[in-house]
Amino acid sequence: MFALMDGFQKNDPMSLQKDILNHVEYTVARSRFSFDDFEAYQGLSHSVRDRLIERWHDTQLHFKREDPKRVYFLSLEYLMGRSLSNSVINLGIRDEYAEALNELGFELEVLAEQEGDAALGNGGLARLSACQLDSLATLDYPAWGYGLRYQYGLFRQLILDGFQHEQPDYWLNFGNPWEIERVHVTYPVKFYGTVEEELVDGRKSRVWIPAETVEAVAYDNPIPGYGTRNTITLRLWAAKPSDHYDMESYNTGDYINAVVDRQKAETISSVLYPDDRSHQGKELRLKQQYFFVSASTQDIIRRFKDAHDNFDEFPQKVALQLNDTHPSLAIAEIMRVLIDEENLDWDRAWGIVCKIFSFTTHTVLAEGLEKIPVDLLGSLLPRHLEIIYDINFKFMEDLKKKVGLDYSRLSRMSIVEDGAVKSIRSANLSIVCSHTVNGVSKVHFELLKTKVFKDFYELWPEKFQYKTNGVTQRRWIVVSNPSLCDLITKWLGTEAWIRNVDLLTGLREYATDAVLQQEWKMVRRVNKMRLAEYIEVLSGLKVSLDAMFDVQIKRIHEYKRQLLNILGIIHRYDCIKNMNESDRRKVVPRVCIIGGKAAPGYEIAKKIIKLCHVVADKINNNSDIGDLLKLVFIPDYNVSVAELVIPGADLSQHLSTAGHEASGTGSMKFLMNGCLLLATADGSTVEIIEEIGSENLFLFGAKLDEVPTLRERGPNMKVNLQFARVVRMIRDGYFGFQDYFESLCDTVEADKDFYLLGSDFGSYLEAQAAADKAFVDQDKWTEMSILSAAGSGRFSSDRTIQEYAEKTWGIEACRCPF
Ligand code: 26Q
Repeated sequence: MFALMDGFQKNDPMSLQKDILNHVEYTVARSRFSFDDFEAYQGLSHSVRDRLIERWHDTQLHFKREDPKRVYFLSLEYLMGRSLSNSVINLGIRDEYAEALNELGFELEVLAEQEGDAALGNGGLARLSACQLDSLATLDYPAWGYGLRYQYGLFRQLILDGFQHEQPDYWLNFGNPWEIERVHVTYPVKFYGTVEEELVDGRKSRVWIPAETVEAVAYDNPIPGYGTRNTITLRLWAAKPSDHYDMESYNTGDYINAVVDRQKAETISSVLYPDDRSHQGKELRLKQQYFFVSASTQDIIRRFKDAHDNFDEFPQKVALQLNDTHPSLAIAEIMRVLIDEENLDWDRAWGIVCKIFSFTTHTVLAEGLEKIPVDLLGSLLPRHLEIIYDINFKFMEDLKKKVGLDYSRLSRMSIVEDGAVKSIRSANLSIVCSHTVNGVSKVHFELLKTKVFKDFYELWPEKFQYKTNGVTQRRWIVVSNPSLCDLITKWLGTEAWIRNVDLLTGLREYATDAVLQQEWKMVRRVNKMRLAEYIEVLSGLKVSLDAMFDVQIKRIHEYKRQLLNILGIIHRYDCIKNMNESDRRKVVPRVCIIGGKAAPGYEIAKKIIKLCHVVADKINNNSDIGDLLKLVFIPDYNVSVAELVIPGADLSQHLSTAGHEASGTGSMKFLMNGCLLLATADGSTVEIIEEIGSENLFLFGAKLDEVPTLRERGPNMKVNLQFARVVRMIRDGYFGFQDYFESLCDTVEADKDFYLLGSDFGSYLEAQAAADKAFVDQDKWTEMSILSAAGSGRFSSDRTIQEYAEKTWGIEACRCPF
C-alpha cells in the first residue's frame, strides 16, 4: 500500500497504536488499560477520522485554490453501509492499523463488525449514490454529495413467526464518528405564506412572504478516494428550530408550548420514507424534499459567490445532478433565487438553469413517476408553484409552435396534469429544464425513448443518453472479499486493477489454469464457510459446503419475482420427494438463500416473505430431503449483510420480468465476485451478456418484445401443468396458512399473471437444470466463475462516473498534491 506519512499524522503502527489509545482515553473516556471491543472500535474510528479530516481539509483547500467546475450530486438517499474498513483501505493504511491493533490484542475485522450500517436509503438508487461517491473521490473529481441526515434510517426488518415486522432504525444512538457537525454552516429554509405583488425599483415583482422558518445544519461526511489524497464531502442536512422562529407566544406567557412547538422543526429530517408509491403526495415528504433542496442550493450559490460576482459564469462553474425526480424542486428554487433574490430577469435566469441541470431517471414505468398535488405545493411553496406554472406556460407556447395544436400530445407533455387531483409531474419538469436526461442501462434507454418519455425524445432526441450503472470494486471486492482481492492481485501481478478495473480482463488467459482454478476454489470455499457459519448462527441450520449456494437478495417486489424463485424451490422439493434412490444420488444439493425487505404497506410482498418461511419449515425439517435442499431467509438484509453473502454465493438470481428493472446493480456485485448469474434479459443483464458471453450465465424467460403478447395470450398449456401444481400445493394448504396465501396465489392465476410467472416458469426450470448440470463439472464452473469476474470491468462505477464527467457534467479531475 502507499504513503506511510503525510501531514501531521504519522501512519506507522506504533504511532497509530498511541493514537488509538489516546482516543480511547480522551474521546471515548474509557481507561486505556481496560476497554472492550466497542470502545476499541470507537477509539480506532476516531483515529481514522483524524486522518480523513486532514486529507479532507487539504482537498477542500486545493479545490478552492484551483476553482474548477464542480459537480453537485443531489440525492435524497445514500446507502453508505459501514465506513471503517472502507476508510482504512482507501487511506492506504489497513495493514498498519491491523498491526497496531494486533499488538493491543484486537483484530481489525472483529472491530469493524462493531459498526452499524448507515442506511439512509432504500435500495438500488441509494447504494448507487454511495458507489458513485467512492468513484468521484477516487477519480479526483471536484464533487459534493448533498443529502438528508435522517435520524431514523431504513426500518429494520424483524421476522417473528415468519412475518415481517418493522423496527425503527435509530442509528445515531452511539454517536457517529464519520460525520463532522458544522454548527456554523447553517441556512434558513422557509415554508408556507403568501406571494404578494410589490413595487421594487419601480418594477412590479412577486414577493414571497413565508410563514415558517426552519434551520438546516450541515453534517459533513468525508469520502476518501483510493490511491489519492482527494477526500470529498457528503454534506447531509439536519433540521433544527430556527432563531427566526416566531416566539410570539413568549409574550402570551405560554413559554413551554412555544418551545415544544419550535422543537417540531426537527421532524423534517427525522425519518426516511420507505420506497412506497403510497407516500406520494404526503406533506412531510414534500417538506423534506424542499428542505434539502433549499439548503443545498443556498450552500452552492454561497460557494459560487465567494469567488465570482457574475451569474453568467455559473454554468461554467456548476453542474447540478438530479438523482431521480426527488430533488427536482431545485429547478424552481434556483429560478426563484436568481429572479427574486439576485434580481436577474426571467430570460437570463432561465438561460442559466437550462445549462446546469442534468437528470437521471431510475424508473421504468410511466405509472411510477412522481407527482406533486398542486394544492399541496401551493400551500407549502406558493412562489415555486407560480414559477413552475410560468415555466410550463412558456414551454407549452414553444411546443405549440413545434407540434401544432395536437392537444393530446400537449396535455401528455405538460408539466401540469389536469386530473381528479391536479398535479405537477416532476419528471416532465426535470426533462424540460435539464440539458441531459440519462437512463441507467441500454434497455432502460430504449424504454425511455420508445415508451416512458417518447414524446420528449421525439422533441429533443439530443437530450437523451444513458450511462450504464456500475458499482465500486473497492467496496465490493477489496473490502468485502479480501482473499479474492489478494488472489486477483497475485495473478495480475499488480494491484492497479483497484483503480483501473479493466485490468481484470487479464484473468481471462488463466481461466483454465489448474493452479488458479485451485486457488480460486479455495477462496470461494472459505467464503462459503463464513456464510454457512452466519446461517447457522441465524437459524441453527447446518448447511453443506458442497451444495450450490443459490442466492436472491434484493428488495421484495412482485416484479423482481421472488415468488418465481419460491415456486421453483417447491417444484424442486416436490421432485426430490418423488424420486427413487438412484435418481436422488444425481441431484445437485442446493442451499437456497433469499433476503430482502418489503415496504411496510406492501401486503403482497409481505406474504411472499411469509411464504418463504413456511416453505423453508417444510423443506428443512424433512429428513427425507436432508442436504439435497435447504431454504434460508436472511433477515434484515442491508449493505453489511450483502458484503458477507455475495462472496459466498455460487449462483445468484435476477428474475425481473423483462422491461421492469431499469438496471439492477446487485448482479454486478455478484459478477465481480465470480458468482454465476441466472437471469432474465432485463436491465443491465443484457450488457453483462455482451461482456461475458451468454455461455457463461443462465438466461431464461420472455424477451422484452414478447411481454405484451404474452400478457394478452396467457401461459401455454405445458407450462401450466407444472406451474399449476405448485400453486395448487399452496392453495390446498400444504404449507399451512391457506387463507392467508389465497390473495398471493390469485396474483399468478392465468388471467391475472401480470408479471408472467406462469409463462416463464418452464424456461426458468430449464435454466435451473442447466445450472445444476454445470455445477457437477466443478472445473468448468470455476472457469465460468473466473470469466465472470474477468468480464466485470465495465460494471465499475469508475467507468460510469467518467462517462458522466465527460459527457454530461463537463468537469475535469482536480488532484490534490500529496
Ligand atoms: C417515492 C415516493 C415517496 C417515497 C419514496 C419514494 C421512492 C424512493 C426510492 C421511490 C423510488 C426509490 C428508489 C428507486 C430505485 O432504487 N430504483 C432502482 O435504481 C437502481 C439504480 O439505478 C436500478 O438499478 C434499479 O433497477 C431501480 O429499480
